[in-house]
Order: sequence, then C-alpha cells, then structure tokens
Amino acid sequence: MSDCIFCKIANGEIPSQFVYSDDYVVAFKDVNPQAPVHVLVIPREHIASSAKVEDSSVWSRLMSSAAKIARELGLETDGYRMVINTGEHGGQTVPHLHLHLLAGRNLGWPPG
Ligand code: DGP
Repeated sequence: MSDCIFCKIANGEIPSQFVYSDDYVVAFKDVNPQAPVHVLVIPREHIASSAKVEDSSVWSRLMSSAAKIARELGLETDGYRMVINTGEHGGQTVPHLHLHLLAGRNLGWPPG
C-alpha cells in the first residue's frame, strides 16, 4: 500500500535497521524499543492486522522467521516474547501486521 509506513520500510523507501529479509518477510529494529532487543517482523505483503490474515502460510512464515531470528540473536537461553497487537484495544498503532520480538530483560506479566 502506497501510504503504509511498514510497506515503505519493506521496500527500502524508508531506511531502517534490518535484521532479516527474505522473499516474504522483513525484520527490523523498532524505532522506539521497549526492551534491549526489540525487533519487528512483518510480511512484505500489506495485511492490515492479524484479524485480516486469510492465508495460513502468512503465520508459518512470520512465526518461523521470528523463531529463526531469536535463534540467530542468541535469545533462546534467557528467553523472549512474541507479541502481535491487534486493533485499538490490542494497542496496534501501525495498520500493517507486525510481530514484536522482545528480549534482553525480564518482561512483566500481565501486560498493561
Ligand atoms: P504497535 O503499537 O503494535 O502497532 O507497534 C508499532 C511499532 O512500530 C511501535 O513499537 C513503533 C514502531 N514504529 C513505528 N514507526 C516506525 C518506523 O518508522 N520505523 C521503525 N523502525 N519502527 C517504527
């Protein structure tokens, strides 16, 4: 989508610190990190939110890429969290499906 900030990051129109990229998925550092490690994993395809996913392969690509990035960043021992905010009550602010990969400190539960 032409006015979507994450589409622009995925296609290189807006610079970002990429940590992973393949034909379907892009991962980059969050501009406003909430933990020492805060990576966003997104599909290249514009999908507005988790509620709009129709093809289950989107999930397998997103989740397996996030787990692979966590392995590559050495996060398995201490652990990490994957979060997908959806809609207003879920705290979603960017309307392009994204998975937050958070690590590097003890993360509180329940979320605020
Ligand atoms: P959410 O609230 O779940 O929709 O998360 C959106 C995240 O996107 C938020 O943590 C900040 C991040 N973000 C927003 N704009 C940009 C940007 O231009 N670049 C990067 N790297 N991250 C962004």
